Amino acid sequence: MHTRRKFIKIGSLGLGAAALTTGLANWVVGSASSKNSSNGSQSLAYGKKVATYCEVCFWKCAGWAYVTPNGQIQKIIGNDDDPQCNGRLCPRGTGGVGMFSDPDRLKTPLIRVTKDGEQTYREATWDEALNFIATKMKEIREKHGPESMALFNHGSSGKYFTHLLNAFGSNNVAAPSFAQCRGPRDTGFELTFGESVSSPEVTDIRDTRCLVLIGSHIGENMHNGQVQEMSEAIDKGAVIITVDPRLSTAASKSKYWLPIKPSTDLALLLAWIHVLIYDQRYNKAYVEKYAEGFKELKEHVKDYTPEWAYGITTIKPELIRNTAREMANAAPSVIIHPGRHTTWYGDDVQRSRAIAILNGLLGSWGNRGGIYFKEGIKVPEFPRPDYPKPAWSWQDTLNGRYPFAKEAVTNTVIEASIPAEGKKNVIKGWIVSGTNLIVSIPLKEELMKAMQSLDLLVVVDTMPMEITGYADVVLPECTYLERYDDLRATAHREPTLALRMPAVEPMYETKPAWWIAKQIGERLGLGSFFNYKDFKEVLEWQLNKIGSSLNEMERIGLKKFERKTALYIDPNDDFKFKTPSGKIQFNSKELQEAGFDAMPKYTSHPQPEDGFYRLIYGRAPMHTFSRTANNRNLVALMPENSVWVNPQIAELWGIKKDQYVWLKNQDGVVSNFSVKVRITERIRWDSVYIVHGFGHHHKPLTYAFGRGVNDTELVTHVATDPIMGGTGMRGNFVTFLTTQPKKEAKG
Ligand SMILES: Nc1nc2c(c(=O)[nH]1)N[C@H]1C(S)=C(S)[C@@H](COP(=O)(O)OP(=O)(O)OC[C@H]3O[C@@H](n4cnc5c(=O)[nH]c(N)nc54)[C@H](O)[C@@H]3O)O[C@H]1N2
Ligand SMILES: Nc1nc2c(c(=O)[nH]1)N[C@H]1C(S)=C(S)[C@@H](COP(=O)(O)OP(=O)(O)OC[C@H]3O[C@@H](n4cnc5c(=O)[nH]c(N)nc54)[C@H](O)[C@@H]3O)O[C@H]1N2
Ligand code: SF4
Ligand SMILES: [Mo]
Repeated sequence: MHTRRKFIKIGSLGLGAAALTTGLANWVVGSASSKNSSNGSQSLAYGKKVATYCEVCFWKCAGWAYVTPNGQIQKIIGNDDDPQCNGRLCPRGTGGVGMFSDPDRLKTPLIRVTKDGEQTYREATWDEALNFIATKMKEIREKHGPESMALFNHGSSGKYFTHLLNAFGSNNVAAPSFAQCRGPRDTGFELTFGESVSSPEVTDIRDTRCLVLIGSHIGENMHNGQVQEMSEAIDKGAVIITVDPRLSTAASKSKYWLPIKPSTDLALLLAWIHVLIYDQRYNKAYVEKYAEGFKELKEHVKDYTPEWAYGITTIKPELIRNTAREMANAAPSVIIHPGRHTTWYGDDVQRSRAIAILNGLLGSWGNRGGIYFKEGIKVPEFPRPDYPKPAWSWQDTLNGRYPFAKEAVTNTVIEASIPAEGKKNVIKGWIVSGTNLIVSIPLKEELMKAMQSLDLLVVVDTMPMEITGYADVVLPECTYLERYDDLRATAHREPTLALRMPAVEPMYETKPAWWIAKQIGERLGLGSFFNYKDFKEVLEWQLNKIGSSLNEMERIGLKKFERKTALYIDPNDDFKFKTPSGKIQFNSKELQEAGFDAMPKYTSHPQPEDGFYRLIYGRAPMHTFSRTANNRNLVALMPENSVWVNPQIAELWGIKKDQYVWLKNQDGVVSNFSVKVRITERIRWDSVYIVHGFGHHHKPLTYAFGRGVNDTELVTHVATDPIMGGTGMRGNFVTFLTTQPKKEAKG
C-alpha cells in the first residue's frame, strides 16, 4: 500500500490555532465570544434558557441550555413536554456542555501540506480551505463524474452534506448506523411486517406486561425514553426477560435472566416459536386474521424443541417453556424487543426475522403494550431545483450482493473507493462528517486502502478524532450548542417538533455544517440549491408553513401536534400491513425468490479455542461510542473501560482484580493499550466484555488517549450478512497477555 496520506497528529498545531481564536481562556469557563461571525445574524439569548435538542446520542432529547447574562452555559436540562425525555436528560445529555468546553476541540480549518519532506497540517482560513475543496471536487467531477464523490455521515450535520452531494450529482451517501448498527433489524422487520420500528423505536414499553430483551441492554444502552418507560413498566409489574451472556443492568432488574451461550440466540428464538405453536399458546385470532405462512412455519419449527435448544444455548428446557408461557400470558401486551445494534454474527437478518415472527405470533404489532403506530409532522422542504439524476449510485456498488439493503452499505462504498484493473465507477473523493470511521468500521484494511487511494478526503468534525489524521482538509464544526440545525420532527406517540438554536456563538473559527455545505455549494456553482443567507430563513419558512414561527419555537422549544391517526389497530377496521400481500410474512417469499431461507434456520457459529474467550462489547450509561471519550464531564464519571472476566477464568490465569492486561485476538492482533480487569460472576466463563469507544490512540485527545482498550482494533474477523451487508463483529476471540507485549503504542 502506498502512503499518499500519512497519519498526521493535529495536536502539534495546538497553540497556533488558539492564537487565531478569541482567546484560550474562553474554554475554561465556557464563555461565549461576542464577535460577529460571518455565518449570519444569530441573535443570542443571554441570561435565559435557549431551546436545543441533544446531540450526544441519536435519541435527540429536547432541552434547554441555560445561559448566564455574561454568556456562559450554566447547565442543560430536559424539556418537560418532550415525550422522548419527559424533562429528564441522561448523564451524557447533562454533561453535553463538555463537548462545547473541550479545550482539545478543532479550532480552525487545516490543510495537509508537505514541509521539508514531512506531511503536516497548516492552519488555513475558511476561504482557503473551501476553495481547495471546491477545486478538487470540480476536478473529480470533470475527470470521473460527480458520482465519484461520496459522503459518510452520522448525526445532524449529515443532512446538509447529503443535500450538497445530491445537488452535485451523487447519491453515494452512507452511514455506519445501517451496516454497523440497525440494518439487520430494519431489514428483518420490513420483510415480516412491511416496516421497521424506526428511531425512537415504536415499542410501547410504558404499557407492556412482558418485555423480552435479547442482547438489548436498555439501562446501559441509555436511550432515554426507553429507559424511563422500562422502569415505569417494572413499577407496574411487567415481567422482564433478559437474554444476555452477561448480567446486564437490565438483566439484574429481570424476573428471568437467560445467560445464553453467545451466538446461539436463533436456537432459543426457534424453540420459543415451537413452544408457542405446539402448546397452542400463540394468538390464534390475530394470526388467522393478519398473518400468512403459519402452516409452513409450524412444519418448519417442528424439531426445534426446547430440548434441542438446550444442547446449543445451555438454557434449560423448563426455563425456555416458562418464559414462552410468560410471553403468551401477557400477549398481546408483550414486546420481544427488536434491539438496535444487531450486526453480531452475520445471520442477523434471520435472527431479527425470528424476533419479528415471535412478535407476530403473539399479536404485539399494533396493540397496546406491544408495538404502536407512530405519527410525526411532515416538515415541508425548502424550495430548491430538482437534483440531477446520477449516472450510478450506491446501489451499483453492491454488485448484485445484499439485495435487501435499503440504505447505502458503508462497506461497499469503501470498496468502490479502491481502484483496480478494469474497475468501473470508482469513488475518488470523500466527505466524512460526524463519524469516526476508524473506530466505527471494522474493515480496517479496506478502509486504509480506500483512504490512501482518494484524490480528496475532507473531514468535518468537532474534535481531533482518529479520522481527522487522514484528511486532506479538516473542517471544524461548532458544537450543537452553538448552532441552528434542522427541526427535529421524529415520529412518536404524538407528533412533535423541536428547535435547536445557538445558546452561544461559535467558539474559535468553528462554523455550523449548514454554512459549510452552502459555502462549498456556492463555489461549485450550486448556489440555487442554497437560496438563503442564514439557516434561520429556512426554519422560519418551514415553521410558517406548518402554522408556527421561529419566535414561537424559541419560546416553547418543543411543539406538540394533535394525532390524526389511530395509535393501535382498530379491530373493526380492515387493517393491512405494508407487505406485498398486506399480511405479516411468516414465510417470506421475497427472501425465497432471492435465494435465501424463507424462514430462519439455526446455523452454528465458531466457538473460541482453548484459552480464548469471545469478545463481546456494549454501551455504558455515561458515554456514547467514541464521541464522549474526551468529554471531561463524562470522563470524570467513567475514565476508562474495564474487561469483565469470570472468576473461574481469572483464577485459571492467576489474574487479580484491577490488574492491567493486554488482549490478543485470534489473528494475533494485540490491543494498543492495557485494560483493567473486573472480575465478576456477571459474565459467562466463555466470554469477556468491554464497553465500546475507549482506547484512543490519537494524542491530541488529551483526556481519551491511552485510556482502556478499543474493541474495534480486535475485531479482525467480520461475518457479513448476505441479505443486507451488515458486518457481524462478535465472532472474535481474545486471550490475555499479563506482561506488556514488545510493541510501541502507536502515537
Ligand atoms: N467495534 C464496534 N464498532 C461499532 C460499534 C460497536 O459497539 N463496536 N457500534 C456501531 C454502532 S451501533 C454505531 S451507530 C456506529 C457509530 O459510529 P460513529 O457515528 O462513527 O460514532 P462515534 O465514534 O461517536 O463518532 C462520531 C464522530 O462525530 C463527531 N461529532 C460529534 N459531534 C459532532 C458534530 O456536532 N458535528 C460533527 N461534524 N461531528 C461531530 C465525533 O467527534 C466523532 O468523531 O459505530 C458502530 N461500530
Ligand atoms: N449510553 C449509551 N447508550 C447508547 C449508545 C451509546 O453509545 N451509549 N449507543 C446507541 C446506539 S447507536 C445503539 S445501536 C444502541 C446499542 O445497544 P443495544 O442494541 O441495546 O445493544 P448491543 O450493543 O447490540 O448489545 C449489547 C449487549 O449484548 C450482549 N451480547 C453480546 N453477545 C450476545 C449474544 O450472542 N447474545 C445475546 N443475547 N446477547 C449478547 C452484551 O453482553 C450486551 O449486554 O445503544 C444506543 N444507546
Ligand atoms: S439519551 Fe442522553 S445523550 Fe441521548 S439525546 Fe437524550 S440526553 Fe442526549
Ligand atoms: Mo447504533
